[in-house]
Amino acid sequence: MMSMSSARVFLTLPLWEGLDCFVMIQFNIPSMSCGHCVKAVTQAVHEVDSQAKVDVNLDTKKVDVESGADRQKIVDALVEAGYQPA
Ligand SMILES: [Cu+2]
Repeated sequence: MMSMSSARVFLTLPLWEGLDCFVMIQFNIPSMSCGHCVKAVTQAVHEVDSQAKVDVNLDTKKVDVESGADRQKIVDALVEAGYQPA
């Protein structure tokens, strides 16, 4: 609890506005095949981090996520949505 509230204060400090603390996280999700999958995957990531940038490439089955969220949390959300990263 304590670490969560201090993290929030940290992130809302004006000093940090404009600083890019997001990281690129790449996933390979072979089970994606159509626009519905793209939507479902994007939505799953956004449930973890509504600010995340999600870029899905159906040809390569790769998902690029730009987010400050924990990678494992995104993996969990993807698995829950039915998209197991390889
Ligand atoms: Cu699909």
